[in-house]
Amino acid sequence: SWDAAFYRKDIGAKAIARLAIKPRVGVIMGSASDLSVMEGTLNILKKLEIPYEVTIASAHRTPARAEAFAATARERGISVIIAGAGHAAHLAGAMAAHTTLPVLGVPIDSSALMGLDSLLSTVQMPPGVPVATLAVGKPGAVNAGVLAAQILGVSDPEIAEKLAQYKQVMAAKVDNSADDLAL
Ligand code: RP5
Repeated sequence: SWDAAFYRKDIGAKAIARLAIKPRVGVIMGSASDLSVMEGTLNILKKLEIPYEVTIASAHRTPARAEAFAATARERGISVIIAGAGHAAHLAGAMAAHTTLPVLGVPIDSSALMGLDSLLSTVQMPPGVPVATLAVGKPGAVNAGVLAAQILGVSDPEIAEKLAQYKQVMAAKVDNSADDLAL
């Protein structure tokens, strides 16, 4: 079985995926140095109480491990894969090559080109092998978590309700900031 770190609300983020409950989202990143950005994804999944697994594997440095993550994701119960990578970012594309699950790509701004390289490598997939590509960096990581929840929310009313609450809180913050504006 896959030994990705696993989050479930009642056991925290450090437990290992050998438990009865299955993760719904698989999060993978190319390097430990991507974690500061990809925490945006993990935090939103925690907030929405969606069980996920998370690991590090590289399309270039550990291609077999990356392939195995994607190829066995469906049998692990995963519905959506989120892949974050920087530089010539092929990780999300490599995921999409090995699964028919939806793959969300987060281009990470870790190189001298500040993520433009990652954006183009992630978004420019050939016809037939899509990667739904989010914004560069932390905002994209947050949105990958929200979009994964929205995909799950199509058939899961509890997740849809949590999303509705999340969006209400977001709207209230904007309204409050407008009220606080002193002109
Ligand atoms: C990509 O290039 C990774 O996703 C990461 O953004 C970068 C490599 O980072 P280091 O492991 O060199 O810090 O493969």
